[in-house]
Amino acid sequence: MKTVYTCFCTDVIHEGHLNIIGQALKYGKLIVGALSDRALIRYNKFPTVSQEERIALYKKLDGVSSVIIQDSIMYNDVISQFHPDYVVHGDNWKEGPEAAIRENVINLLKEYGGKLAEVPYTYNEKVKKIDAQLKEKLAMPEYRRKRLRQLVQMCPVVKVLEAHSGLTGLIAEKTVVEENGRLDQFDAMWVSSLCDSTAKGKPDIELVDMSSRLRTIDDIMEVTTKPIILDGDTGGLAEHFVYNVRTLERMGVSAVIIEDKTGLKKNSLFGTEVIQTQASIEEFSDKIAAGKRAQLTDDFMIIARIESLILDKGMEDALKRAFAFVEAGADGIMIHSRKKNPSEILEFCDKFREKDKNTPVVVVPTSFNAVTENELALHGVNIVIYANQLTRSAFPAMQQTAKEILIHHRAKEADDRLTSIKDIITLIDEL
Ligand code: SPV
Ligand code: MG
Repeated sequence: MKTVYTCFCTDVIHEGHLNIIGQALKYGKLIVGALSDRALIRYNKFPTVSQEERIALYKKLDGVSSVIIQDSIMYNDVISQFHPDYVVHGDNWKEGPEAAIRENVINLLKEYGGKLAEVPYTYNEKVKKIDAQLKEKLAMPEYRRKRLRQLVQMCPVVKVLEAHSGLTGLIAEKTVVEENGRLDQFDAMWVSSLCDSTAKGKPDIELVDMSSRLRTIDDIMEVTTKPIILDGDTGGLAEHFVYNVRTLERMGVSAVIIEDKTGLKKNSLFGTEVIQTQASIEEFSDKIAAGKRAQLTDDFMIIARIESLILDKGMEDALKRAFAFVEAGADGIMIHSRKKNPSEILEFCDKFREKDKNTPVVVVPTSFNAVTENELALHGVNIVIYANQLTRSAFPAMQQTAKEILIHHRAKEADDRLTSIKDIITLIDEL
């Protein structure tokens, strides 16, 4: 009897999947692959049920002879293991990033004469609704909120992109690249105080108030599902911070990062060019502890950001603060630097990890931008935030367009290098 293989990456079985099974059984004995959690998250199908539950779900289906784990979006391992006579897949993978997976399967099958059977994708109102419900589920506060902690457990390094509007949120949500036979994308979003303020034409000095920051978060949440880390500046007064923790939790934000500064906060990248005061260890520890006491779920994270290296207070001060803030209840440590060279960041991470193997470490490689995610991960970094690159790429492009229109007294010259409205519209989901 011939063997047939199909891979599922769904938490819910609908008539489209049953149709694939029906078609597959015409060719022979059916093995179903369950895409692993690790592979699913790179494919932006973040699981809402466990890997074991998905396997059990597929095993129960009529006609399925066995279920195996497929641990990569590409089929190399499973195909070399089973050499199935047929691979069956819906025909909806011919375009976009998924085309790379199709190509991969075709090439692997060619090596030994296996065949690909493509089944017309079932796209009716019912299936559409189930797809939308699955996506919507991920956007719900209780799923979105816990996803950052899940990612830290599942990924060698969690990659975070800045977002300050619905549109930039969509870029963080939907940008996928195919590189060396694997798909990649961002895991989460950073609502930066710098970029949120800049988008409003305001300085980054805690002038844009929390109501406005929450409005930005809500705009992003409306159109995305990925988890959100808020740049909470200094956290304000501890008496106010506790209320904000509750609000953020309820909205489904995953984490707030607060920095150990006091008084008028200025952006860290100014370093010692401007007057900035660090909060005392006691004062800042009290704020963290108050926030942790106010928190109602186990999901939310309060991450303490240490400004000692920014303010030239030295490595020992940075480490002393890190251990004290973890002691006070911080769920993670962000260490910041404005040096071009990552050595002080790496030294901090190595020394911190000598004593603390588990507390997540966050870095923002804006100045030390030559270091790779992998190198950072090797020194114990868990979360890497690309904090302002989207804003910095859009700003000069918009300024140039404005100048060109002024110079030419028409838009034609600028238009030739602009994205079409159609390309922007395809990013935006319609109901
Ligand atoms: C931000 O993005 O607002 C940050 C990171 O706080 S930095 O600008 O590097 O201080
Ligand atoms: Mg900031």
